Amino acid sequence: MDSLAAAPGTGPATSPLPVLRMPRSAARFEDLPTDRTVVMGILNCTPDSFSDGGEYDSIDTAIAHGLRMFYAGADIIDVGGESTRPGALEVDEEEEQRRILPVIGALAKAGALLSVDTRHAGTAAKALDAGAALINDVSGLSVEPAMVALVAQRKVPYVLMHRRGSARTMDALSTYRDVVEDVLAELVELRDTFYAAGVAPEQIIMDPGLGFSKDSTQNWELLANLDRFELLGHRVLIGTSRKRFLGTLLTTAGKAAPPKDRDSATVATTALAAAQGAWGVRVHDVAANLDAARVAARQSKR
Ligand code: PMM
Repeated sequence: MDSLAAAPGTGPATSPLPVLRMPRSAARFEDLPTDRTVVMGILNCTPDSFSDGGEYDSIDTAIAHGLRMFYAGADIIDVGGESTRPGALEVDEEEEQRRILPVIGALAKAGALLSVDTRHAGTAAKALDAGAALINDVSGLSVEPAMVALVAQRKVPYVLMHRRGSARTMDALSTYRDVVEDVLAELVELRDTFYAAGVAPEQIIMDPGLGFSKDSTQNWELLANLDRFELLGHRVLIGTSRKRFLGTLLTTAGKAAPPKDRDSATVATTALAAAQGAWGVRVHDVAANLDAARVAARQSKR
């Protein structure tokens, strides 16, 4: 007899079923590691994102890439169906859902913890139903009232990211008196809208929104002052991965480094953010950034 099968009438088998894989990602938000910065892998199911647009725009290639990140150790996989790059065209909700819901369903089944990167409450609700555990909303100051109600009702973690304007208008809205003070104040005001609707403080994950209505200098200033955001008492998430300000920094012979040549610099920013106590980083290259988070955990007083 197969030693893994129970003999008839003898109750449960003494040996457990074989474990084909041991998920490294926690399936529940509550089980995420707390001894290091959490790594959120980026899965853009879009034809037009700035660094990986078009690479994962079929459902199969998106699921395969999600699984690759999962096996590389991603704690969370952030699935989005609308590009947020400056000037990007808006996608209607039906198309957004067509792109992401099957991907979320398949990756949830594989045991991954998923967030949905969306500005739309309707899409967020369906993504939660399909297996997503948290909402990552880049709409910033123009959040949909229905999103506030959804977060209150479903009691899920919610990434509240700072952005002024839309993908089309945000680049022209980067005038600040003091970028750290102003972003903090605007995030707090927005957060209070969520509180007023009954959202609990521990649901809120704050993100200063690097590259969203901020120029390079402002991004660096925010990155250097993450501790100010930590003081608000919420988890802090940061997204630097392959962003334009890194390309500008790495300019060679007058040419900014292309997105795919920005991964090493991204890893360096992860180490810096993690050492400042960031709860999470949103990245393309999961394995390298996970290493950086582990290194930083040995240095910081988390
Ligand atoms: N950046 C992008 C998209 N979503 N979400 C959060 N919370 N923070 C970010 O900084 C952020 C985001 C744009 O980058 P991509 O096009 O590489 O996804």
